[in-house]
Amino acid sequence: MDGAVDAGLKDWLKAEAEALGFAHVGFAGCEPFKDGHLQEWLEGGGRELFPYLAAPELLDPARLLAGAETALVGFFPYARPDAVPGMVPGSLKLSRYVWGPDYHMVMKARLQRLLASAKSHRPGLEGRVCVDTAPLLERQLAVRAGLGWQGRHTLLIAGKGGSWGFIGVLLLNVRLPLDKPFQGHRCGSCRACLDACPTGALSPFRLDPALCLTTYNLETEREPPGNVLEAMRETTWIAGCDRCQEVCPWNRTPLWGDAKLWGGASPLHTLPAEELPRGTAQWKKLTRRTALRRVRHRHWIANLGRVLPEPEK
Ligand code: B12
Ligand code: SF4
Ligand code: SF4
Repeated sequence: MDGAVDAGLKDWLKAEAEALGFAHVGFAGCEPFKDGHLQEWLEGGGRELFPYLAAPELLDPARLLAGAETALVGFFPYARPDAVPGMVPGSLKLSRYVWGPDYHMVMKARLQRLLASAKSHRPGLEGRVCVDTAPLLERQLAVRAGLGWQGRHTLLIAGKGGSWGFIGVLLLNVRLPLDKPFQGHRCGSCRACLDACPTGALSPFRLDPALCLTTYNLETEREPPGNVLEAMRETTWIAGCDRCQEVCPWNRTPLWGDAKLWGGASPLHTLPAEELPRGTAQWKKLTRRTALRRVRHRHWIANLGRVLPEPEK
């Protein structure tokens, strides 16, 4: 594939990606990122907790696809009006992004379909789909593609589209016209997310992964430090945490995800904690094809023990 600029392919890809549910789509170059504060993040706990996110791989998107030139970056909204964690008195809080079908599956399938279709039009085109799990700085790539900025909570805010959206990336071995990177930020003097975080994991534009609730209730089975454990119990976040996004003014009028795609609330979101099913088979049934299936049953049970008050003796 030569590196010729191809506006026709770009416009076609953008229109197709939008038709597949991506509310914002931009195109970024795949040149390596500058180190910035990455080392600091790795040494501050990132390396130990997420060993697959190692430098220098993380800094170079082209390591994921030979000859990668352009990244299509899409923002896939997932908020929906009926998904309000803790909306039923006595229920536990599961973050919005685990309420529906597993976004990895949904977005990967759609981007794979787009890639297959693009390849059939352009012999020689190669690509790679990345959604969350690849060692890729997806939010930085989204900023480079002009989709928005990383807020003080570190998440991508897609302007008026807010931050309730996943990022999906399609790396391509062809040079397409690039979008203008987003410059600066639009957080102003706001500090709402920093003040609302129950564990103090946030400082401006920086997250301490060793303190974020999500690290312990979803990503790792390690025992949380005392203050995180206390915060889990007080806030009842049992899977993920949305607090820093709930208070963000950019999320006041969110982009709603496709209602048909997300289905209804499951008993995990609505039952009082004491009535939640405990058995492995029920857990598997309730989490089938959802992002929660990535959490082991024994981790879920451990989380329940952490969140529920000690029984009175
Ligand atoms: C590891 C990971 C986590 C970890 C660590 C998060 C983190 N901020 O690093 C944990 C488990 C805590 C986590 C939590 C969540 N995650 Co997560 N996570 C990832 C993952 C896999 C990698 C993130 C990463 O690259 N971290 C590495 C560090 C280096 O990135 P960084 O924070 O941008 O670091 C920069 C800044 O901190 C800054 N910096 C560092 N130090 C300093 C110091 C100063 C002074 C300054 C100015 C700056 C600065 O420089 C660093 C390098 O550029 C991505 C998917 C992907 N492959 O990108 C999803 C991803 C970021 N997660 C996502 C989501 C949805 C979440 C949660 C909302 C889930 C939930 N509801 O519970 C929470 C939100 C927590 C939060 N406020 O960020 C989405 C975010 C979508 C969006 N709109 O941005 C992603 C993109 C997945 C996806 N494909 O959609 N996540
Ligand atoms: S997800 Fe929760 S614990 Fe993690 S930084 Fe945001 S508010 Fe803090
Ligand atoms: S809550 Fe305020 S500081 Fe935090 S990301 Fe949103 S606008 Fe920025």
